[in-house]
Amino acid sequence: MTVLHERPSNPAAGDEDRPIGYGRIQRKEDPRFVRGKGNYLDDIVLPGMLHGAILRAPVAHARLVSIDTTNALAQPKVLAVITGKDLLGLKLAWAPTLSADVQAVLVTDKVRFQGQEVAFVVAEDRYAARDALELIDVEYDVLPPVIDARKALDADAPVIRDEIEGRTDNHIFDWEIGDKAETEAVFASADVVVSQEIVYPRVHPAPMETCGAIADFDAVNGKLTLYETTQAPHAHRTLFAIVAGIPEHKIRVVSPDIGGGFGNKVGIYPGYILAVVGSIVTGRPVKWVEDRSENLMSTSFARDYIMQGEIAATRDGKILAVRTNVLADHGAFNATAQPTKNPAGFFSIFTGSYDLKAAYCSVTGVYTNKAPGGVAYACSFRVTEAVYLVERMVDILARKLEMDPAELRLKNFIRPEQFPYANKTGWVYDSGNYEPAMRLSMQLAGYDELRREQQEKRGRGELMGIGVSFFTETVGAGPRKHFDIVGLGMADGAELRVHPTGKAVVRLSVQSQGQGHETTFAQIVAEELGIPPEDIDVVHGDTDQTPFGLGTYGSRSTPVSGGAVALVARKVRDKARLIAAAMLETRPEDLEWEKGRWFVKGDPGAGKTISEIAMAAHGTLTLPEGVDGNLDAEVTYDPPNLTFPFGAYICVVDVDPGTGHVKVRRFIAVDDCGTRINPMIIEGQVHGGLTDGVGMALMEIIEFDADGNCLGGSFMDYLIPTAMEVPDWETGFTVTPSPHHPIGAKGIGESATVGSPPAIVNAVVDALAPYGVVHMDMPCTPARVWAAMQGRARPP
Ligand code: MCN
Ligand code: CUM
Repeated sequence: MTVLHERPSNPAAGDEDRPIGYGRIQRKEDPRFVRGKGNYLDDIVLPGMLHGAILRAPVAHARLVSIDTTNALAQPKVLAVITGKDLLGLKLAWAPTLSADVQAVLVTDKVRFQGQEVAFVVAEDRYAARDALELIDVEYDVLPPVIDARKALDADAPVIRDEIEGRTDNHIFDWEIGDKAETEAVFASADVVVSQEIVYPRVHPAPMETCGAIADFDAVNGKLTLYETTQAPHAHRTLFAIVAGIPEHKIRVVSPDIGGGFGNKVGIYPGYILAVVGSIVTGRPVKWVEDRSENLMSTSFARDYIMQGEIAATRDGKILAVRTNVLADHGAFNATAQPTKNPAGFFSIFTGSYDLKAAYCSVTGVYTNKAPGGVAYACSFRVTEAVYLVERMVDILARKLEMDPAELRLKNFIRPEQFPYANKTGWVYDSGNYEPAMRLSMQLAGYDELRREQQEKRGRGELMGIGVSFFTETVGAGPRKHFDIVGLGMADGAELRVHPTGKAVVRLSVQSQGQGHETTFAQIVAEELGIPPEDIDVVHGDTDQTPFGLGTYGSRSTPVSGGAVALVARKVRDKARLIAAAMLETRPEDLEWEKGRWFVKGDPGAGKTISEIAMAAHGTLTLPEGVDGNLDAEVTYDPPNLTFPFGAYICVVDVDPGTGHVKVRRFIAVDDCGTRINPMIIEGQVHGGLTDGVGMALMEIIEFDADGNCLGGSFMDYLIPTAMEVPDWETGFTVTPSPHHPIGAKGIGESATVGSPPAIVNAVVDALAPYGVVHMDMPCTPARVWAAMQGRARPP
């Protein structure tokens, strides 16, 4: 069922007080954040703590000839200088990546990207550590780099990974999905075929807080405590146990308050491992925190997909098939974070929101002399690239057919009765009702009126563009049988304890980076148990205190841990029923549940609240057989499928014909994430994601010059949007619950980042239609827009 709402918060009569969905429950974590009482990694100071700094390579590709650390070591405050050679002795020079490759922790043989880690200094303070970097003498033998992914497979391309025996090229993988022959047949018989090369450039998540770690190795007890900016503490602990050989029960990973992750904090970076080595070597805690340039130049980038898109349709606008061939630039090591069996992430959802006859894609991954990582940045594992591809292609088709792009989409949507919908690349979309969302966004935008205004303005030579996009995401990995990260299945745990006085604590295996989990997970328990959200504490981010699970990314917290929390609360409720029956001297079957209490059917006066039951559970009451003396429970939830949120976005831009400057005048976003837990937090997630979209569509890019110098290594060059560049967002929503999720909720954390770039670029291209522009690549900077107006692909 789809419920339409025009306003983000529109309580139905009587629902205002419900813990989820309607009331505007304030974020529980905000009092500490707004008063400066957050506890971020750099706030943590341990007794005797030392500081580490990393020497980084100034060039992109070079053989390491020699390193002389004598002068650095002679500095009075320097305790250790660690090089690749030292790590070779410890068997830690190379660490496994999340993609079955290895990555150098410190360079031993060859530098493979600018900014790569070459040596690690440990000193009494951060300044001494940084100063000592300049005293390390390194001799490099510079090699020609591979920068353009299109040339990475050329016969004469330098081989980047020549440490792997027998390797003679820069090829990483080929992967394909869909029915190639069937797709070819559909294309061959189609009335209309359009094709376009579409580049999703390299961008960076650039969270407000950069990455860092504090390692505290206790040599006496053999226990390693590792404070880390991580989105996945449990997975990191297991990987550290495997890589460093420290027994897993002797490792505690703590992810404190995190100042934004956006995917940047999923992987394990050399700096984290170096902090551990530094602590083992010196016997003292070692803190390492990177600066902004280190973050932009060496940690997980996103995208870098060169996509050949093709779409086949009938003359009257029935879309038949989509086909694409992708060249994926993975940088110097294949360290992308994604479920292991999915080398191109969830890109295979490029079939979009349309009912197709056939689809096929092939992806080739290559090494280049650039920073490794990949996938990060609110991407739902490459759904960003997939949605951009199909939504640009649909617009290009609309232009070719001279159809309105909104009408073309409406004509091709998967229909509500087709759900659950099996697409042509193996996904089963759980639920959807696309047309009402599209119509609502058009209504909120005043679409027809906007088109009239555009016509009028074109007559006067003014450039106004209207861009539409419609997306379906696939978020919430597991189930564990299909999705794992290096063998760890993607399920999540939850533990709930109700104390004798009826206050509760719920422990999660996911970790918030700003998404408000301390609020929303308390709301889920409140909804299920009737305990007020303020009486429920949410514990996360500490492997010693929380159940195993795979962490927060791919907007999986609500779909997976949200399910776990609902189920653990129900388990407590079922147990409470048994105890209430004993208290009321009746049979459990004779009890009915209502707003936090069990009462006798037909006798509402005879009942027990959860707090009364909790006290009795811990008291002297003789408990029924098999019932432990507490009101606690735990579960591990393995979701049966992913969830498929969707949305309809409309963007209005004005382009200055004199300068090529693009102004986003309006942006209308209608999202459907199923059952909504906290409307205010959802709105915040959407606002943030839309802002990301403006950044990527108009400003952000990590480029490299021919020598491999990173041109986006500071905020002077890597432009991110501020309040000045974004409009007042106009949001609306529909509600189409997930049929398999315990409370019907789908993820929302990445929807707007996924859905907004195509809407903005479609709007820019629409504005430039009078110049015959059919496509332009992001970011639509003034120089690029100007070049497009002159009929050129790039600025001179
Ligand atoms: N929510 C809700 N109702 C729903 C769905 C979600 O109220 N139907 C709430 C959730 O309870 C949660 C928030 O919205 O508080 C986001 O939930 P979800 O979509 O499950 O996403 P995650 O919590 O798993 O967060 C991860 C997602 C990702 S992958 C990136 S990238 C991103 C994003 O979240 N990084 C963020 N949003 C971010 N927001 C902030 N402030 N900081 C980041 O680093
Ligand atoms: Cu891919 S960015 Mo989020 O999934 O952490």
